[in-house]
Amino acid sequence: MTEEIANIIPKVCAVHDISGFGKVSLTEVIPILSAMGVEVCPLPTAVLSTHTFEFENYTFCDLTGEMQKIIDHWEKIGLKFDAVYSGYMGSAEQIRILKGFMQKAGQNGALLVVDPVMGDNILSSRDFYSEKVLGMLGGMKELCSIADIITPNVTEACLLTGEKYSSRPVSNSKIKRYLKKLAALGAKYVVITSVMDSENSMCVAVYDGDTGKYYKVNCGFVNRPFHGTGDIYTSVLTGAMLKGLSIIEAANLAAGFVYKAIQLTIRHPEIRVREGVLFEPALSTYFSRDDYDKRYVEI
Ligand code: PXL
Repeated sequence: MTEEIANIIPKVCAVHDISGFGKVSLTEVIPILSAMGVEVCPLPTAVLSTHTFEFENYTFCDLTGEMQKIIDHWEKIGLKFDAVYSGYMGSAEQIRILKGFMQKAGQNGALLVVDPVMGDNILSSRDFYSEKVLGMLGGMKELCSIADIITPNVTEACLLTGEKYSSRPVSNSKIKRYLKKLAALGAKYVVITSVMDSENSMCVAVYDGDTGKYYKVNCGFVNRPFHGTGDIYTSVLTGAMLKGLSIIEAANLAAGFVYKAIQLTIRHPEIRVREGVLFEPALSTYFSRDDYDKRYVEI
């Protein structure tokens, strides 16, 4: 007989890798969502010694063979998720398994959040535009078609829409075109991260399918790359949605948290880019505030 396990606080299934060092994916998702009062059930896609940016000879243990077994066990014990949130995926097969799981969870009312992790603007890793990435693109598009929220960066937005990527600042009309094309894939809310909207300003672009409105959320600007901020951003966004915020308020809260982590990081120039950002000291204070700066404008 199926047991029922009640959700006293929101429960998120997080489908990401676990990289032991470097602060990406589950080592960010779990602490952040926990600090927001959300329970995380990890469905790990792979175990790596470090993430793949600027590290050599990292280990990679693929967990594709475990994923369906974990999902089946959870189903047997009657787990119900308020959200399923996916990030870095190891293979096209993992995406296929995830899609089936997400479809079922979505029918049971879960919020589906897909970060279609494939590459980065500033930090192009060696396998960017590789056969592996292009092999996953079709699957990522399918995930984007069933998701409620998608959070590509500009590079991923271009891969998903067939737009040509350029490192030049993106105009408001181009931002809206990207958002529209991404929304046409199927998601109700579209959030594009790390958008350079002038030579010295970075924003997040948001399309709210409830209202049909477009926004830019100001992220401030520090002229150097930061690694792992995409996973931090989408973790906060997911937690905020589960707390009942609107998409733009959630996007605003997430931008403020990443901004705070970057401010803490630049106080320590000895932290290398590949070590990620210093978000931990902000966990105990940031989410207990109720006076957040408004960083967004409608466009
Ligand atoms: O989402 C970033 C990320 C996640 N997982 C792994 C990565 C990266 C980015 O470098 O290498 C393994």
